[in-house]
Amino acid sequence: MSRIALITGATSGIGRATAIAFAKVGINLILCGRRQERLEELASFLSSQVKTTTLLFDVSNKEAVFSAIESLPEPWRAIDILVNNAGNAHGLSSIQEGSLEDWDAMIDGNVQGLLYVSKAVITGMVARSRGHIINLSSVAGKQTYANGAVYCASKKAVEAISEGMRLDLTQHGIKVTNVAPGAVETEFSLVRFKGDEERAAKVYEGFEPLLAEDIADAILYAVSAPARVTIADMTIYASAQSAPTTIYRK
Ligand code: 8X3
Repeated sequence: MSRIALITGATSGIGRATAIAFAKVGINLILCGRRQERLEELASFLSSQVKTTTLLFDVSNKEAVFSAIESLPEPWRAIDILVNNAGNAHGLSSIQEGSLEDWDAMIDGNVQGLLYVSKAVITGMVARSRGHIINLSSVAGKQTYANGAVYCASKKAVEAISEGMRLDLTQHGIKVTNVAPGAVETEFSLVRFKGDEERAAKVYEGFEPLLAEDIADAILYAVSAPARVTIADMTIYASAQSAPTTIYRK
């Protein structure tokens, strides 16, 4: 079988766009997410191009992560590419007003979840002496902004984990790419603002935000580079954006 990628959060946004981009170049797909119907719809949509399989689990559920990934039959177990895409922002509040539930959801999903999935996949990559891990960080991991302390902290953790992974895994033939997108118009703001469509739409008003496909293109570039090349870090802003909260709107 040609290369196999496992993508978390594959049902929407950057995860879904990455799955579509990978399918175009013949990378077989293990699509992971929490929404069964969407997973199956995507798997069947892409199955004319590549082999697909789905795994239904929440990255923050440790047991579910390990039992899902360990349940993969051969030849799916030989994962070449892991895209740690699952993650979200919950709320945009000052540290004195932030909700503990939101904080737990961000630390559990963006940090613990990424670690659990990585642990479940890295063992096999080390044994095979090859692999490529793509971690979805954010410009929020480069620069903290007001009302975003915990989200930014979760993404700074991703930045540190990417660096640590690269230090530990390079000797095992495993590449690590950290991708930090700016404003991408996906369900991101809708989730952050708990379904408030008006507030979510305002985030992308007056400028052209990035598309999920733009980030997928960058990820595809990283996994298509020659064996001698590691794309270590990519920070990707919308053209109208120069810092996480500095956006030139018309
Ligand atoms: C998403 C980008 O700037 O809203 O991670 O934090 S930002």
